[in-house]
Order: sequence, then structure tokens, then C-alpha cells
Amino acid sequence: MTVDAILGDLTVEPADALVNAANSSLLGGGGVDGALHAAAGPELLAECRRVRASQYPEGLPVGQSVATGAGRLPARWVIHTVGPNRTAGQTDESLLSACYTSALDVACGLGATTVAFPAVGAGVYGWDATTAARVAVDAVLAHPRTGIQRVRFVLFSPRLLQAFSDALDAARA
Ligand code: AR6
Repeated sequence: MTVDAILGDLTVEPADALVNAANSSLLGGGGVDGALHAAAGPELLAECRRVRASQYPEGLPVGQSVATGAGRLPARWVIHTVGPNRTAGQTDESLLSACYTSALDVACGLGATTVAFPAVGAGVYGWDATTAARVAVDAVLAHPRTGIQRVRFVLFSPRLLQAFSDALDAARA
């Protein structure tokens, strides 16, 4: 079972499950959310609308996760999670940690063996790279990850890759 971090684009990462840094509406947005929807095609949004209407009429709460199919993405599932919006005053790290824990819970339930994450919360939602990385790495390493063979952080900038690599080194020291 491996946990690693690479520089890359989540939309082209082959994995059973790709985690989306979504918002509560589940109806798309910018950042990695917009990129995943653009690459997946309209079926992803259609499925998100169905999930929203049937399971989360008030929106997906912060820290929780839900799966859909993956459209044209190189994955079987997209697991949508909602990070706390630090810029809007949601500064509770435990909610950011819960994004990773709940996404892995969903992945295990699906039987996913490989899971790829972006740096949830580290874009529009305003978490600094060091904190985003530490919280992500600690949550993933603490999770039992039953049946999962690889968890990969796919980071969009060298600065984020460095932060995640440092957090992995620190957690394993
Ligand atoms: N692959 C990997 N990482 C990416 C990609 C990509 N293709 N594109 C962006 N990132 P963000 P958040 C990085 O803003 O902070 C959306 O509008 C990005 O550089 O996508 O959780 C949602 O709908 C950053 O490091 O997510 C919500 O409204 C990281 O992904 C809101 O943004 C996360 O940045 C969520 O904000």
C-alpha cells in the first residue's frame, strides 16, 4: 500500500477514483472542479444534478463526500468532497481532514484500489500549502484504507508538491 505525491493534472491521472474539490452545490465551479467536469463531459454534471436532487437537496455538507461515475475521465468514479472555505472564515482543520477521511471511506465502500486526490482547499478556498499538505497527509496515513493499494496526491504546482513531499517525510520520520 503506497501513498505518494506527484506533479500533475488530475484529469489525466489513471485511478479507480479521482477526488474532486467541489462545492456544496455539486454543480461545478472553477479550479480542479471545472477541469474535471470539462474533461468528463456532460454526463458528470447530469449525474451530480441527480445526486444533489435525490440525496442532498440542501447541498453536500463541508467535510462529506459522495461518489458519481466519471464520464470520460480515466477513472471509474469521481468522489466529490467539499473543503472548508477558509477565505470565508471556515478555519476548522478537522473539516479539511474529514474531506480526506470521508473520501477514503467512500472509496473503500466502492472497492476502489487506487485513489487520486488534489490539494483540497488549497485554491479558491484559501488554505496555505503547508497546512493543506499536513492535514491531507495526516488524514490519509491515519485511515485504515481497507482494500486500497495506492493513494496519490496529484499536485498542480511545484510549491504544492514540495509541501506534500515535506509532509510525507515528516509523517514518516
Ligand atoms: N489537477 C490537479 N490539481 C488542480 C487542477 C488539476 N487539473 N486544477 C486545479 N488544481 P481549487 P478548493 C489545484 O480551487 O480550494 C471550485 O470552484 C489548484 O491549483 O480547485 O477546494 C469549486 O467548485 C489547487 O492547488 O479547490 C469550489 O467552489 C487545488 O487544485 C472551490 O473551487 C484545489 O484548488 C473549491 O476550492
